[in-house]
Amino acid sequence: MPAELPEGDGIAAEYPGDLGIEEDPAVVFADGFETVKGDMFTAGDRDGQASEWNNEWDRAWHTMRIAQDPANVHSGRHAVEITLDQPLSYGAEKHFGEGFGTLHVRYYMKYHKEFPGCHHTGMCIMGGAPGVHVGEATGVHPDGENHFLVGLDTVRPRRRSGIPPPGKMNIYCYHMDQARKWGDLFMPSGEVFPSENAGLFGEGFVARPDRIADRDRWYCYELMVKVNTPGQRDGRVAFWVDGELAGDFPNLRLRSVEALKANQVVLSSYSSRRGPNKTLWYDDVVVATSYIGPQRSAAPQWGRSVTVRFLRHLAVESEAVCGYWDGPCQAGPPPTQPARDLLGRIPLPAYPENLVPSKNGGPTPTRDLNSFSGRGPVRGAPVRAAEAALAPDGGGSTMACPRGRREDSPGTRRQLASAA
Ligand SMILES: [Ca+2]
Repeated sequence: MPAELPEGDGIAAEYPGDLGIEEDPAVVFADGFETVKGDMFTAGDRDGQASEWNNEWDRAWHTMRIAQDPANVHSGRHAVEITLDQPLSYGAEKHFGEGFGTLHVRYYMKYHKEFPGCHHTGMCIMGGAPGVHVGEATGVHPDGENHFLVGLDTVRPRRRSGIPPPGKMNIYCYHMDQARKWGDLFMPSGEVFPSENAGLFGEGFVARPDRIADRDRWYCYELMVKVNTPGQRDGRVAFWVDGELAGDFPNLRLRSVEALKANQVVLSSYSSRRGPNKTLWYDDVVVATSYIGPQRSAAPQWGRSVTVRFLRHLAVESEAVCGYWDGPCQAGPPPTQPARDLLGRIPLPAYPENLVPSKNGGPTPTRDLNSFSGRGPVRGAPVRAAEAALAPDGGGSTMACPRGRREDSPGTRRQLASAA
């Protein structure tokens, strides 16, 4: 029998709002699209367009817009918006060199409230030999050495099928034993299309109900691919919806050679025909070598690891790292407000000898709010600012004002006025 898979909370539970999650040892990539410059992904290839590249991905194609309307953003200020207004694929790839034996991608996705369904929506994990990307894999039967491709997808419902849009969720899988040149469709119930591959998942298979996403609602999706040992049928694909295991497909052969591993993640949607309302949104992508789980938006406990990304955002978005914190000792926002939304409200005095740039360009990473170790006279002050902003009851009223400054000092009032 295949090993039991986790459900519910995973890595993300330790990083509320995904803040700092990229520093987790199991995480290899995280992008909430907050750092994209401008309102659209640069299309093309990062290597060939380094000077104009504006996002964290390696390739992108067609129109990947940045949504900033809070109604269409899951967390932070940005999400990716794709409108399938042409019969095209729209998407982006992230590459991971040699790759991994097991890889998870977790993302949030929402369909337009009238989304009619289309050919492919979702994300993929792929293994590609050097130079093989999703475009080269499509319609090509895997030989064990060239590629595998696993998409968490939704099948557009046929007319008169009685199935509501956007249709049933499925896995679209290019694997060594697929029946035809196109990938097989795996349904959580165990059905496989085309039907030549019925029984593919072996005796350990556990059937689960088919799922149809509600439109106009964010879901947390997670896809896992575990490659097989060459020569054995121990490959496995699984997916989760809002932390619940929703499909589990063991007994697979994805490769015949050790060198082929999960080395690419693809965010992509494709429509083969025009039609209205074919818009969907993505946010909060995390890629890791183990189960990630849903994002926690609840405020962290005192001392939890939330500062790294928060401080990086202070640096990146405000162009001024908090050199010290000069108040305000006032109540913070309601707990449902993601911390990143608060950046614009926190007065930021001028830069900053007390933070050392990290390899990622942000301040020195720290894991613990209580052990932040910046240099300078008021170390830890930005941490208290973050803490106040994140506290469940907006507990800024207990925050100390460093340097003995009074909370109602003229400087503080000026900063508050200018930040309001
Ligand atoms: Ca975001």
